[in-house]
Amino acid sequence: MIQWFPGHMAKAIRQFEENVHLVDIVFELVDARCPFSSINPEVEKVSKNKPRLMILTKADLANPNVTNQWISYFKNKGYAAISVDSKNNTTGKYITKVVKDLLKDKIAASKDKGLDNKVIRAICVGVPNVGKSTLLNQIVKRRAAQVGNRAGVTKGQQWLKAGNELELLDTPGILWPKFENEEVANKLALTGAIKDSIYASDDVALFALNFFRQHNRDGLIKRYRLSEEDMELSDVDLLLKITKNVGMRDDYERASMRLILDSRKGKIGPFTLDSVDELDKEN
Ligand SMILES: Nc1nc2c(ncn2[C@@H]2O[C@H](COP(=O)(O)OP(=O)(O)OP(=O)(O)O)[C@@H](O)[C@H]2O)c(=O)[nH]1
Ligand SMILES: [Mg+2]
Repeated sequence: MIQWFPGHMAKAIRQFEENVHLVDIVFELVDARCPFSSINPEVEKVSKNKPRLMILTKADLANPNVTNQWISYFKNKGYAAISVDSKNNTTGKYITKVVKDLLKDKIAASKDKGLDNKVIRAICVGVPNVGKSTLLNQIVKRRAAQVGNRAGVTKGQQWLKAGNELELLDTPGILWPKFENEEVANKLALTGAIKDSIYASDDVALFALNFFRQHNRDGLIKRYRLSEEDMELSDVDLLLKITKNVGMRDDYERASMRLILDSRKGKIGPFTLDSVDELDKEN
């Protein structure tokens, strides 16, 4: 079982609470591969009545049809919601435009008061590794914030400036307290929101295999040179087969990590772990 909520996560929520009144808008980042599982319910509570923009990141790694379904889902709930690929250099400009549009009344009101250049302030929050710093770097058009492909890169809050019109507050990733749902934990681990050292890679790999054989069957077969017969094996036996096929003999833990990293790099194909239909069925 994954150990949740180290002390610095509590501190991050507290810091968010302390700073939210300084900003005009909250960027709430969720991972497009698991938009529902990566929502932090604390953010809504703490943001109170600040405008919020839900941003589904890493859309390039997610199933585009399901991403569209999630965007519709969030819009129906009254959120402003968009999806982005922060590797794309046009993303910064796009976000700036969306934000100005969302805040147009506020900007017009400050113009009426004779303030020609209202500085828009935003705070960016989300689970670790969701792409907060990468997105903000795109908006400010330089590598102002450190980024890295592991959970927990940003350690403290940092203001970034984009010209004289935007000020952006980057924050450390937040995982929320009392999260006991094993499936959610597996999804967050597979997509990289949880430090790799604190979960069992074979558990997460088995979860991934079970998902991919249903949803990315061809990608799985191709990546690991599997046969139709192999696809009849149990998840555990399939993992052992993959371990052999990638030349790792019986080191299935190392093979598990390979499978996890391959899926994060998109080598098995785009995928989305959370389904809108399933959520609708539950409610
Ligand atoms: N493919 C893809 N990769 C992305 C995208 N956005 C971010 N990344 C990658 O995801 C990894 C994490 O990005 P960061 O910006 O450091 O994430 P963060 O949310 O700031 O993470 P913490 O500071 O650890 O909470 C990096 O390797 C980025 O290159 C995206 O839209 N698409
Ligand atoms: Mg960061």
